[in-house]
Amino acid sequence: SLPVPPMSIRFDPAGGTLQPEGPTLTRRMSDLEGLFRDHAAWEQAVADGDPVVYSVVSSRVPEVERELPQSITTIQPGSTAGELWMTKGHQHPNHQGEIYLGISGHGGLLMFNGTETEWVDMTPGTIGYMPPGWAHRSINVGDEPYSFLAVYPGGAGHDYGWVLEHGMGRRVLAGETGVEFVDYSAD
Ligand code: S6P
Ligand code: ZN
Repeated sequence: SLPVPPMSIRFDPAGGTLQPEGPTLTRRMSDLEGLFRDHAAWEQAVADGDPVVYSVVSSRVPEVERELPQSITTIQPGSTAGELWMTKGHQHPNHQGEIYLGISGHGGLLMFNGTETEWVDMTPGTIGYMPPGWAHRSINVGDEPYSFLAVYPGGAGHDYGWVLEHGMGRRVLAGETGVEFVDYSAD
């Protein structure tokens, strides 16, 4: 990837795009295999039109050592068998920190270091900090799309297998009066 010059990057909330734009990623329900507690409900959702769960638009800053890439993730509102729609979640293989900034909607940042879990409620203006070694997953807990900016070290990488193997400590469900948490050990 080519180095980029100093620049200004604009986010267009209506179109969900960055200018100048970089790579865009779309995650459908079928991309979230093995992550929802209720496997049959997940299969049914894939069969029922395989909805887009979230998308990630990135700037042109490359994911390489010493660079500082950014991206904006938008998670659609929804739940599958009561489990709120979420990102896959990952660990940074080289244990590097990261920040998120809430842009619109209402979400949460679930972090897990293999032993403890932490939850940061995310509204527009909230900065969530992920220390090195904490796997992270984002969840839409509201009824409109939830968007946040991520800024992370270019060499951080994404280990998705870690979350498949270790889980995220807790699951986030839509309860009668708000968000409810259950331990992965209850699966
Ligand atoms: C990258 C950063 C985010 C996520 C994005 C999608 O370090 O944490 O840009 O990649 O929110 O989540 P996931 O778990 O599918 O990569
Ligand atoms: Zn990350």
